[in-house]
Amino acid sequence: MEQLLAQIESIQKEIAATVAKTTAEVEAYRIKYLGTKGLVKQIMGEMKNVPVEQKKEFGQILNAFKIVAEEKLEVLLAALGEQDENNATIDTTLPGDPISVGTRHPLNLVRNQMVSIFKRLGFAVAEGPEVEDDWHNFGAMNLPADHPARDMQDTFYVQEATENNSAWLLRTHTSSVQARVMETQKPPIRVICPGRVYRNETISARAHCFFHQVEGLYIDENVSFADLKQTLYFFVQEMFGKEVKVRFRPSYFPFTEPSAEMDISCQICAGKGCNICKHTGWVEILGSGMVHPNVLKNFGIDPEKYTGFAFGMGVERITQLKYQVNDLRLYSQNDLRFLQQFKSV
Ligand code: 2NM
Repeated sequence: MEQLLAQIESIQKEIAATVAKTTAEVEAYRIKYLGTKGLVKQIMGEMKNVPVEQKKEFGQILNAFKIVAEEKLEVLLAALGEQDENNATIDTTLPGDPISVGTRHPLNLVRNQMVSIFKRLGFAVAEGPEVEDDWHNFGAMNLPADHPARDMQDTFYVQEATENNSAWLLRTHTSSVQARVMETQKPPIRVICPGRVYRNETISARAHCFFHQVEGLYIDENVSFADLKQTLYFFVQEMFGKEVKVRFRPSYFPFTEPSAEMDISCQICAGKGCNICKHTGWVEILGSGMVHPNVLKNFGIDPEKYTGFAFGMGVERITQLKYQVNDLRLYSQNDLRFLQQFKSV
């Protein structure tokens, strides 16, 4: 008995002094003391040699001994949790590793700016599918069947027209989204449609097979060309600053009549003359006009009661003027040296 008690005491001292820094060391502790052939089990086995009248007292001592061994294991395991995979203790007071965030794409930055300016004028934002049918992209927009834009040379067809089905194509402008708005909403309508569009172009510094547009549409009673001009003038002043000059030139689009293109004073050379403005001091940034009565009629909107203006511009061009990006290919090459320049914008 005396001998057994002394043995328990000595093992308990050993347990108290045990340090285990790694998972392997903790496991070694568990096996040595609490395993099936461990010291706790061995001592428990001595129970059979204890005289009957001492069994109760000794049982209590053994139980306490077992609990001490088990609690130590808990403590060792808990301490492991505060270590990293190299078994180094974690200093929770150190500053954290900064989470590195990406940068917004310049086209998205500019698109967001454009959208927020028009939102302030009360325009809603509409989006639609990139794969369109012939009606929403061309037919509804008053493009005659033989219009060159419908040619395979210019438009990517997903599926050619058959006897019973219209053609499927990649939208060539976001006017198709405005068609869907006019289809489902009644005037007054005031929307802008940002999105990617596709045209069958050979890729170069100045052309790409996809690019991004923001198109606008405003239909109500008494909407005039003066409203169109003032809206677009407000837009460029917000986008490029109050110093910007504008000029309108007559133009032609099948979906608007009359139509006009708008130029702004060159933002690169301030009108002095450079490559971007081809030494004219002016750069074209958008097409616009009063919505053609045929387009309104296509959606059951009475052209005698309602008038509207529409415009379309390229996000790439606006971005070029704001950030002097002179090669369209940079926008889609994902070169971090280019993209990271827009970090704090
Ligand atoms: C442009 C130029 C002029 C335009 C017209 C319409 C709609 F839906 F009202 F017919 N949407 N967008 C439009 C007008 C687009 O892009 C250069």
